[in-house]
Amino acid sequence: MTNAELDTTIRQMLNAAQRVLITTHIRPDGDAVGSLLGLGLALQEAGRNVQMVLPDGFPHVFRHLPGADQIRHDVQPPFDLFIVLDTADVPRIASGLNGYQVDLCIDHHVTNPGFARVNLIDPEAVATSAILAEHLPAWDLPITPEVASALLTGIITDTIGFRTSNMTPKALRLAADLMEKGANLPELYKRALIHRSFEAARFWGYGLVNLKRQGRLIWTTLTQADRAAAGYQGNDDADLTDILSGIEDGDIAVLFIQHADGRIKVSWRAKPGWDVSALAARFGGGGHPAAAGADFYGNLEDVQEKVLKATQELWEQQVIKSNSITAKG
Ligand SMILES: [Mn+2]
Repeated sequence: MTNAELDTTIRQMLNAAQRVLITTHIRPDGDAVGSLLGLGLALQEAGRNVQMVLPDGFPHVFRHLPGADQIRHDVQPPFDLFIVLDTADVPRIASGLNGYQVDLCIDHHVTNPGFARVNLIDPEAVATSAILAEHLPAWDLPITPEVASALLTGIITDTIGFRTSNMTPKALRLAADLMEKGANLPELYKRALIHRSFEAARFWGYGLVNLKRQGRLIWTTLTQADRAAAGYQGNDDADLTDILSGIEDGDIAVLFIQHADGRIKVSWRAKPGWDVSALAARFGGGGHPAAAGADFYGNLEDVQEKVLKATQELWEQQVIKSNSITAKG
């Protein structure tokens, strides 16, 4: 099917449906909720009955987005079209929703197998929100200021503020179009990427004061005691990995996070030229060359020793490889 034929098919599907159910992946990020609200509000504007469902709940940091108060935890049948956004595979659909046949999948993950009846998958797109910004006009759906705000939030977050290596002129043009349609870039950018709660900033503090260096490896730990002392309620790292990956004295950064259930989540971040994805996979995790993670159980010190040793070995193997490519004699 050509792109134009796919657009026609999707327009007809959306036109024929009256009651639309939309969801996105578990533990939704900014692109997930931006896509969900962007498409959901555009369909509502066009007169459809839309259910936007996130069994996991809606991330607090995006509560300022228009339509956030409409997100529900449960499906209320009936519906005649089921759309899944920004979701690479079926296991990433929440368990309350994974029994339904998916009619339409819109996504930008290169690994997406195309699990829906109709699939629009564009791995070149920086965000699923960018795919929607490009295609909504072809589906006769309006980009109101509210829709534009949701979609621009998705582009801002998946590109960490227009700075990931997959950024394109096309993505910047789509972002500019969304500004023209009423999205407030500086405000949305601050809300998505800059604003922190006091508790999150204190939690960072514990991670930063414990920062350690071992050759070109940078690492630190956030314990349950740190979380309690900071008063941080989230069960994530409050984006501390973004800070670690920016430290220029390290090629690979490792963050150890202790959770209440005894799990130790290890996150790796690597500079260009290093690939931590296979290392994470060896420990039962996964990810991308520049960003990967895995879960461990056991004593924190033992996990740290094992992970740092393996990471140091990986660094040595890859530095030899990269020297052989870049050596100037
Ligand atoms: Mn995405």
